[in-house]
Amino acid sequence: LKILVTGAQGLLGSAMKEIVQENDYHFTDRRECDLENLENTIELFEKVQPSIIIHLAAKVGGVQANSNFPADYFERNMTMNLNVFKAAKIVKANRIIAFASTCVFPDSAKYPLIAHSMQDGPPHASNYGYAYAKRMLAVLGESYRKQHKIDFNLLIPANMYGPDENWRTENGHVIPDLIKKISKAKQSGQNIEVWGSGRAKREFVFSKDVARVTLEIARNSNLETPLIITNGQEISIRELVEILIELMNFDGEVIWNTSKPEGQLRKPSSQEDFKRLFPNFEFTPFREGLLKTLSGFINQK
Ligand code: GFB
Repeated sequence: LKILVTGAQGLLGSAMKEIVQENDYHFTDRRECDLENLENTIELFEKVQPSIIIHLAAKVGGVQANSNFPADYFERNMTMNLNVFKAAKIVKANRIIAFASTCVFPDSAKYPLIAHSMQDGPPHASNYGYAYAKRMLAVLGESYRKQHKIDFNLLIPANMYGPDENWRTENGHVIPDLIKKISKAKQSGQNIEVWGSGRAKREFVFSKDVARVTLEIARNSNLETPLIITNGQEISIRELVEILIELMNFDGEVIWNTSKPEGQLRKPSSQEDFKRLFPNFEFTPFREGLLKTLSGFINQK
């Protein structure tokens, strides 16, 4: 039983690599295969012959990057996803486990978000390209499940963070962006600029927690419906800034720049399905996750 994991260099891929003991896992990343190139993708799948594909590779970014480049986010994610499914069909894979995120849900959904409301309305404008590519991933999965008998599990984490962020990217997600801003401001004695009013709220899930859930699902449970993965704890960006300032001993000023994009005000999601499947799962406490993320930043490769 060979399991192919794409996106192995990413936030979640790196977390999975650290906890996988089994030797039937093949971790791949863009150094080995350009998933935007169909021939490369088929070549890799024919070499590995996976029966399960855990498809983590995606073009991701924070609210600013998503607002600026909707075409890139839609096109590059669509291309990768189509190639992965075509190659999976060629090698007759049994199952594909793929990922969306709670930012792909309708902007005006009922709260807390539940998995099957994902297509019930347009996503927040800032996520247009990424959200529709991820929604089309769900359509790809369901249609392949029906026609080509390839099982499909869609996992939908809330905002993920962790030590294996791509620390070099401009306009990443809020936690790595703020850690870099505070670190720079500490050295230069300047203030930090935070986007928005601070009122926006997010649920932050630690990458290693999502990795543990993913491996459990790959091993034991072929999900019938998409599964939201969240610790159900909303925190405001203002609270996040306060915790990071404390953990990083920053004593400068915080400037709130409300002309910068704030994205959705909040996107609380339901833990109901998750708790039914994983009644005893312990999520990493937020401060502990942040401390591990900080050491990832300090020791970045
Ligand atoms: O992490 P973030 O970019 O993603 O922004 P989203 C979260 C919140 O943090 C927003 C605020 O309200 C931002 O305005 N924020 C404050 C900052 N300062 C900063 C900063 O310096 N950098 C960033 N990036 N944010 C993402 C989607 O939306 O959700 C992705 O864009 C992805 O596609 C992810 O799906 C889960 O939560 O707003």
